[in-house]
Amino acid sequence: MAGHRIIGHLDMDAFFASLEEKVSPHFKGKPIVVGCDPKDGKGRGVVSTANYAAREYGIGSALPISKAWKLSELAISQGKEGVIFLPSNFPLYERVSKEILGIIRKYSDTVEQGSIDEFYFDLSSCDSYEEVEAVSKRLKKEILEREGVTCSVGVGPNKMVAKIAAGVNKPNGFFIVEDSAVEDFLRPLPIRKLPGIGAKTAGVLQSEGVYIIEDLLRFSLADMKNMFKKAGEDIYYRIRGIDDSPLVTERELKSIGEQITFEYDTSDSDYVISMFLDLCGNLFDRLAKEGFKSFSKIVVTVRFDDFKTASSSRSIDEKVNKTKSKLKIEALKIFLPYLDRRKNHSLRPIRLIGLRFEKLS
Ligand code: TTP
Ligand code: MG
Repeated sequence: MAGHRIIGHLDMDAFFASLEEKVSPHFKGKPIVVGCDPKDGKGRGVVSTANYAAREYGIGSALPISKAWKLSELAISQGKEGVIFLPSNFPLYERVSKEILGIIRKYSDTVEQGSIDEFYFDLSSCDSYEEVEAVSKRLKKEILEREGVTCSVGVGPNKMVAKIAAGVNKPNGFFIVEDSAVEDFLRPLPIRKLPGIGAKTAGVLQSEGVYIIEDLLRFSLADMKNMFKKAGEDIYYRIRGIDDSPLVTERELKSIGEQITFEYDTSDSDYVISMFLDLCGNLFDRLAKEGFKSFSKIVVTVRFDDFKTASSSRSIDEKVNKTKSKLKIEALKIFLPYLDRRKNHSLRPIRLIGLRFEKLS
């Protein structure tokens, strides 16, 4: 199959929740949600992920945790099992993620980590789709045996098709889209399935009567450019299965961040500043624990009571991040304008603060 690229995409099933289920076997088969503390329905913040049993109740990533709590109470009132709510345990997820990367590297010499639970890998050296299938199934089996959790694998001629294919038979799925089948595979998909079409683009398109990729095929390259500029051009090629983007190897987790949603939206500067400094201290400690020596960018995020979200970043000197106190001062300089009119014109109360260190080394 010389000349053709064959790309695999592997995505772990209900990743955080599956790992929690695996480390606590007595949770097996029960609905599990990983995320913020629901506090008997008064909790703020969101669901990170739900296992497939909890998804039956309508719970999924990014749902407010208070809604997840209500759905669990509803299930209990119907005689079903209540949801087990768990906090996240990132060191565990990151360790397993690294181990999975190591396993995939035994099956492919070119692997790109896309996120904590998804990976692209090159299978172009396989002689046939039968071989691609055999390799993928051995890989899935080894991950299950060594890590005790399942994943889904998709295969296609490029990254985009492989990623969509991985979602086709989730969980524990496997799906190949052969070169000749790409257009038929893409045509009936809802436009939102296409990476690069977010809520906003989809809204514009739907108002034009475009719901599936087939509807989009009638627009010329010029139409697409007119509507969405460069992004439109990308979409034009992608829906025709054309995506040459290469695998970016050795990309590791190059940033760490945390955020806090307050119990109540607040304008109490003393409180907000002390929480911000805690966040900063925690992150500094995590940096050392995860073996990073320095970083060169700080990003601060603030969400106000009306959910409007702003962020600012600053590049910082290598020397600054050697001590916690110097670092806190730098981070505060970025943060303080959100507490007065410089970056908070109508002095809105604050709902959430977040801090991220980027460009770790
Ligand atoms: P996903 O792969 O999107 O979700 P998943 O692995 O839980 O479930 P699926 O079987 O559908 O792949 O994300 C991987 C992990 O990233 C997920 O387990 C938790 C985390 N995550 C969040 O914390 N918040 C989010 O909004 C999403 C989408 C994921
Ligand atoms: Mg996943």
